[in-house]
Amino acid sequence: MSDTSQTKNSQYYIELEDRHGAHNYHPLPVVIDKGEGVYVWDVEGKKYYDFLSAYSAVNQGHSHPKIVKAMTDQAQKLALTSRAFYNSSLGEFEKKITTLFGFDKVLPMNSGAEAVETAVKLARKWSYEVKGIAEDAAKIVVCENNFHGRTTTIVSFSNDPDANQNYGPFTPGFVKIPYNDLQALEETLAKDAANIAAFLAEPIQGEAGVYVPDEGYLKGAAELCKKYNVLFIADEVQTGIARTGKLIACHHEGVQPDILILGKALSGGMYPVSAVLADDAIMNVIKPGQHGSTFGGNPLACVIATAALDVVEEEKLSECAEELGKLFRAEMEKLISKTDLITKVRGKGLLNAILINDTPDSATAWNICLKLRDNGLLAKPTHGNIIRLAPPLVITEEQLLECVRIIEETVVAYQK
Ligand code: IF1
Repeated sequence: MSDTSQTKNSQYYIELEDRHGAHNYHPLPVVIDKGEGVYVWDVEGKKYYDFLSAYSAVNQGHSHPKIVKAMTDQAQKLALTSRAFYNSSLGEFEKKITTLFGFDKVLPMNSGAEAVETAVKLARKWSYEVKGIAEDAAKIVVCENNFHGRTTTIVSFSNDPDANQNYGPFTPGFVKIPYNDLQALEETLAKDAANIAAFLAEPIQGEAGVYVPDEGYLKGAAELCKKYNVLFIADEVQTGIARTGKLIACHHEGVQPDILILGKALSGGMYPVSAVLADDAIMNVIKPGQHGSTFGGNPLACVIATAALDVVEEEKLSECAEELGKLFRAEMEKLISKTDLITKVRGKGLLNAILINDTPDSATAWNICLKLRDNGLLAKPTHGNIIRLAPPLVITEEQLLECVRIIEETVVAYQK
């Protein structure tokens, strides 16, 4: 049947993606056509609460009007110049983001992975040219069960076979230690600090299942890095931009990382914008022509990100995430007392997850997400039996409690 006569329903779009697109995802069977605030609508017009927020890229809510206006106005004026020339948006954005996050300089990129790669290069270059590590000998300490993106170098230090199987040969120079283990970090640094450039970690391990480290872990890690002259790199691509109840998750412990990586909600989900921030003593090791990107710091990205950060401040999204996150976890604790299907809730701010009482290879979490979808709430399991629950930070208390009710009704009604 020709496309023109075929009804363009969800099945049509699912089959189109299956036939013409690489099979590098296994999406929940729902076809989203529109988004506004905390809501998305499928092609049949069914409305859902979005409890994934594009993995915390849509903290400001879908198509936030202020960001959309900034984007459309700029798009009609100037989108891209390349960095071969100056432009009238980049400096203003650089001033805004460095002032807001408290660093001397920013290096703008596009995807989170590009920003992580940039941070790795920056730390290595600093370690050779400032710390004095012998060329090509620099090591970067990372945590087991990390997720920092999907480039060949980044997956080189993943321990998830789905992330790196048959993508070798891998980039050397990375040392894995257990997450949330200051003793392991100290032992590793004490043993070989002279050759260690940096410690790279997520303040909360998102993909691993929203693992919140013990209170004091981030502060302890930062202190150990200072003690051994090792850079502390915080990957806040997922935890940053108000998601955990502070502007960045490190601020819960008063930690200012040596290198800060941002992405996702830096643009409110409207455009790929990422950034690496550091002070002059680190950032100035990169000289003209030594790093860059065609789209990095383009006028459209800068204007969008500026508007996205304004929204975070004007709508007090950190405070919202902090307060509503506490309410959400308290409500989930009540639910846990009513069902044996959920064993735990964990998270910070509005980055939370529930643990389903079944094996990671069971389909229970997936099936519960299918029922949540039927009941008007979209979420997706991460690593088998863990369901991440992360709505846009613009959600109201009333909307959050309605979602709690949807989750409760779905879980209580669910039969394995
Ligand atoms: C996918 C996961 C989340 C990130 C952290 C860097 C990046 C990410 C802490 C890279 C990206 C995304 C990637 C996206 C799904 C999502 C994800 F499930 F893959 F692991 F959030 F947990 N650092 N995370 O979380 O940023 O290059 O993607 O812009 O690959 O499907 P990116």
